[in-house]
Amino acid sequence: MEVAVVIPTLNEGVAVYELCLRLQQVAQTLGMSLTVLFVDDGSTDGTRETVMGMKGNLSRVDVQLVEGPRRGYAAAVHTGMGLALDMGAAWVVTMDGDLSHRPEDLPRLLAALAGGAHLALGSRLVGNGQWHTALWRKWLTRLYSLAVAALVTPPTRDVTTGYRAFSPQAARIALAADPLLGTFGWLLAVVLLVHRAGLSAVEVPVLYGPAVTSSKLVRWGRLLRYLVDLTRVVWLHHSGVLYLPLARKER
Ligand SMILES: Nc1nc2c(ncn2[C@@H]2O[C@H](COP(=O)(O)OP(=O)(O)OP(=O)(O)O)[C@@H](O)[C@H]2O)c(=O)[nH]1
Ligand SMILES: [Mg+2]
Repeated sequence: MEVAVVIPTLNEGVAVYELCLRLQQVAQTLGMSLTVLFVDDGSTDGTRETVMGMKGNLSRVDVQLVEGPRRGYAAAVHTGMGLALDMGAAWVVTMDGDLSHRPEDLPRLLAALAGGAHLALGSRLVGNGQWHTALWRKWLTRLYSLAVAALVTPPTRDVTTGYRAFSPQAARIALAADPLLGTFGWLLAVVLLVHRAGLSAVEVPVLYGPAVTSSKLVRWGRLLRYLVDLTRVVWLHHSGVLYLPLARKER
């Protein structure tokens, strides 16, 4: 398998068909095959049925559905990444299933890996990166990024998008991040772990959104969620506890 694309879905029925067609187009343009792992743990809107309907019906895109009990975004991505590694993926991509992450940006993320990076982060805050979302969310994300930079000086500006491409080495390290850190905590912990392991991470500008479905991650209290997740990861980072799983692996 060349590239595995992990897509967590919760009620993305109106998006997944178009998403797969556009991924197919990208795969054809790149002349490579993609295994697309939809990790769905609770959709009730026909998402799973649509995904299953595409299985075996696309060229260069092998669609797979992974189901399980409802455990949230981070656990779904974590599960999908583990499966992708077990399947022998050369590169592992994670992206949202609501079309806010555009398949057309995938070649640039993969090009960064081909250029030697271990982690390519889709970023709205560098170069010509852009996003279509409410102004308050843009500023909240910018403030969060500034807080992260001040508290843990990560090598990256946009640590809240889940549109990422990993080398197998980086993906294995990312699996040391505990999904219980919460969505934003987990996304940040992955970046910190990869950085700490000395693997290169680069930010690649992406054009973000608009999503065709409303947010399931945070319906209210995004600021509170940022604060709770950030506090937890900053504490673990400064006390070194975040890196214990890596230390255990190194032994
Ligand atoms: N399997 C699974 N997927 C989820 C869950 N919560 C969210 N997702 C998926 O994770 C992706 C991101 O969730 P969104 O609801 O789009 O998050 P958001 O608040 O819009 O966040 P941004 O897209 O970063 O702005 C989407 O594909 C969702 O369907 C969950 O509990 N389980
Ligand atoms: Mg979204």
